[in-house]
Amino acid sequence: MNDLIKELEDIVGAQHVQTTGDLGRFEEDWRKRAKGKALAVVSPKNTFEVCEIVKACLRTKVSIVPQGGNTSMVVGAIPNDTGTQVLLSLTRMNQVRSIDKDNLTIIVEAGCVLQQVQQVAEREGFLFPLSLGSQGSCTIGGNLSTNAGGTQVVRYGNARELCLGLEVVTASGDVWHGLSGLRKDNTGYDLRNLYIGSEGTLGIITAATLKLYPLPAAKLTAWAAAPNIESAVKLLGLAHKTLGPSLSGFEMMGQFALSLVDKHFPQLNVPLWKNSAYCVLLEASDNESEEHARSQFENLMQTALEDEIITDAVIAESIAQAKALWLIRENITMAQATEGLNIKHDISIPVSRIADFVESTDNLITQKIKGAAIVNFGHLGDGNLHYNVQAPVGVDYKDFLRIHEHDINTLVYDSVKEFGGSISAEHGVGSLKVDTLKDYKDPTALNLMRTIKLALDPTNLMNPGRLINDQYSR
Ligand code: FAD
Ligand code: 2HG
Ligand code: ZN
Repeated sequence: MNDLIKELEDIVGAQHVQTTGDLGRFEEDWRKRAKGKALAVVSPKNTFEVCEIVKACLRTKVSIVPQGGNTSMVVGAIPNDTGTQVLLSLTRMNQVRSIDKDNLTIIVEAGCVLQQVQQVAEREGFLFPLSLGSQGSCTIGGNLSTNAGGTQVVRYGNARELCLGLEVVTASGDVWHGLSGLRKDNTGYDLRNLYIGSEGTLGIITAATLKLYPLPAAKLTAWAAAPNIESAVKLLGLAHKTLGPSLSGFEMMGQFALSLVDKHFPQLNVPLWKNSAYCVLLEASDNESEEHARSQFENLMQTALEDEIITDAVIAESIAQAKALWLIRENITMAQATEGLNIKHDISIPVSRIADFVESTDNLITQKIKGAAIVNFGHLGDGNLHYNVQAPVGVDYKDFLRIHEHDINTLVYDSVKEFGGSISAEHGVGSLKVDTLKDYKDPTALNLMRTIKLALDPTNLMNPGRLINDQYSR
């Protein structure tokens, strides 16, 4: 192994190969669910260096775990605990390569932090719409490798829809130069969409061509109180009808989720939560004018109040007020983390079946474990719930997970299956769901995935054990 370390040092420079010291931020996952041990943390500066690293690892049969901002929710980006894997950190590859204003595209390297890309786009007069609570630290490479969703999907789509091209270092150390910003190209298999969402298991994304949009003329945000989940779903239908394509955000937050924000971040002044089972955060991005957006929004709220779909609402009067409302939504994850570990379920259900799913699954959980708290919130506009379960008051969180995690997962995922949903809507599979996937995904689809993995990474060099594992062998 010393020979490999020496070779890696020759490729990237000794200061960019770390084998000792505090490697915690690379080796422990964001949720503190697992801690691994890397043979070395290697940080290349360009695509050529990534190729050389892959070739060196291939020769010595040392597997590679690509990592961006290490904000994975499913333990997908840290090494295992054997001390035999190379952790490839992409964060030094953080250059914006070019902007093409006529083509509405920007080419960025994989290690660019999402917020940095949003800011560069805005300085140039454009919108890059991908928005996540982790945007200050997650990277474009991580966003694409997980096909991240976030809070603007209802209008602009997932990371996949925002990407026109990729540059990828394959598992054999070749470069696929696929950065062309074409909106039409029917010359064969869709390699771009194969690598997007592959969680580092097929190759390393080193750069991407992303779509830009004109900045909207006006953005409005509102916060509404809904008496039950059915009403929140009804409000979504009304919002689609009234706002049409202007609807850019539709987030739902259950009362218990908001109580955690209130408990841990009281300075955020959560509105309307005490007397309503659910609150909804809506956003309209209007291409006409502030007046147009406001009249549409007021119309929507008026109808929703008259039809008793909502019980109360506030429309933000300034950008500062809108930001304050978004901050509440974005801090639910941090409030949960401050409270302690919980059992996360990032699921999607057809919107038409969400109300029945929630009612039925809430009942099953509370019957099974008295006092269990359900932290239900998420991107209702996309049919994506973060349906998390927390220990009853007074029960140690770690004990709760040890004793109940498997059974609660089975209960929730069986229910997801019954309602025609998916067990991972946006966070991916990583290590946490890899064993569960085989029970909920179509066996033919799994076989095809395994065939693709074997074809593109025959030696299992790339992030082994994540997303797809050996148990899928025929
Ligand atoms: P990492 O965590 O470093 O890696 C994620 C996966 O991608 C790993 O499998 C890794 O091996 C692989 N990978 C990383 N970079 C590359 C690369 N260049 N090439 C190949 N493989 C690579 N996710 C959502 O979808 N929507 C949300 O709203 C959302 N909100 C979040 C809020 C918070 C507070 C946090 C902590 C996380 C949230 N996430 C959300 C999850 C996470 O932020 C996203 O999945 C994000 O896209 C991961 O980016 P990253 O750079 O941190 O990737
Ligand atoms: C969000 O939407 C993230 O805030 C995190 O996807 C969800 O904390 C969670 O469960
Ligand atoms: Zn989410």
